[in-house]
Amino acid sequence: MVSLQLLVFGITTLLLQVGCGEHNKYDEYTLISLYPTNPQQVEAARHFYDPENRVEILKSSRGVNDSLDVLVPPDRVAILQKYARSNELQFQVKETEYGRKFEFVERVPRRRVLRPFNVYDYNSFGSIQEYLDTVATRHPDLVTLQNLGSSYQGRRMKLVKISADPNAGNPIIFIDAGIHAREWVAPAMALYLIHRLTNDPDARRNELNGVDWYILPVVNPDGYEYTRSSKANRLWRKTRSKSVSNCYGVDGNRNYGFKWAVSGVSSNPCDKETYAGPKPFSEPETLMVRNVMMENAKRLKLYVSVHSYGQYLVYPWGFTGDFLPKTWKKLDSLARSVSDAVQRAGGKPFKVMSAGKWYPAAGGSDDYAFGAVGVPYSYTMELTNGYEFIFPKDLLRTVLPQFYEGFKVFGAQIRKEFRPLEYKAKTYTSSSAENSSEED
Ligand code: 0X9
Ligand code: ZN
Repeated sequence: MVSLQLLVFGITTLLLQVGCGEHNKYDEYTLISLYPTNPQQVEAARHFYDPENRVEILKSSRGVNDSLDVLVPPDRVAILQKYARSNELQFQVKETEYGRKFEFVERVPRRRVLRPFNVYDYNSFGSIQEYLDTVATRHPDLVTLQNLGSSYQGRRMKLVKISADPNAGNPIIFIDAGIHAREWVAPAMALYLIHRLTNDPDARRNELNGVDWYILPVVNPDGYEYTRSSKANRLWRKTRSKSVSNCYGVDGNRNYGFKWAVSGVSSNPCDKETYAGPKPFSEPETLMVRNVMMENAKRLKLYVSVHSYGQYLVYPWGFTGDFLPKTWKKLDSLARSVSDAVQRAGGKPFKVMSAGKWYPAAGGSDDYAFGAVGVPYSYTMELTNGYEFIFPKDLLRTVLPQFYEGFKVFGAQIRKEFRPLEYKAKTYTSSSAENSSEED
């Protein structure tokens, strides 16, 4: 009897796990890369679209020798091949049965007491929230949580403010991640940053010396949880708001109110990728990020929106590739120093350019921070290369510390350029920063 109960329990638990026996449409999809080798082919790669809207674009091409990656249902492969041939685009089948490599996600979280939070894993929004509470309780001298409000579906969003001296008027670095639901490595990076900034004694001496860090690790929690709910939903990108046409979601990174919808957007709410929304800031999630920026506009000196994939570090303008902001050389040179640091730590370098030169797309948070809020350094950081959105969790332990080295460079530059004068004087004359206590 006992063993029968155990068996029933075991089977029920198994059925509650994502992927068990569930049909996943992506299992039959093929990942295909198209490589343009001259400007004409770049144009052809740029203008590719599927009239049936069933081929999913994973990454656009930024130019010669940069691939357009698409995920193709079985009955569309021939059409794609035909398009490639007629435009003389090199065509490479990267992976058949693409969906079979999707991660296994636990639906029923084991109790936290049994398993502490692991920063080298892809965690549920619920355990991320619990982790943030734990960090704030453990480091009351460093961390405060600000409630920002709720997502469309009612998930509470908390901004993590890390500051060694909240009254010093330090410059602020604001980092957000996860506006795009499927880009799981981005929230993982933001959480790792929180972990290092609060636990690493070197961070108190350096990164937190004269600079405050504000981090919003999951901007789109509804979308994030949706991608975790089943393998068929793993590649969802947008928010989960419902439109009048009964389709779901807005591309949060087309929804910001600066040059809204002038390029690289869709006006169709049923478009799976780049629907800009009915109006700027139609989404509660982007509105919350805007509020954080506006409330801190004076002290906000660097904004980084973390995404994936492709290992790019891009700066404004994103809405156009026709011209650059006046200060582009500063933006470009800091990005290159960040990339060098990541490379020195054993990581791959970033491709550095303006976002609009990669591909013009308006309504991004980077342009809003730079153009509307006046943040002098603003970037979109696309992490990892080689695994598209399914970055293996076993590799997080290797890459997150490498990227952290890049964030240290960001911190150093903001300190050098913007730390308040009286603070500079104080640290020159006393060793208070060196005496800060170490925790954990
Ligand atoms: O298209 C985007 O929103 C970003 N790439 S992603 O593959 N993660 O979707 C790039 C955004 C760059 N910035 C702007 N175009 N403003
Ligand atoms: Zn993204």
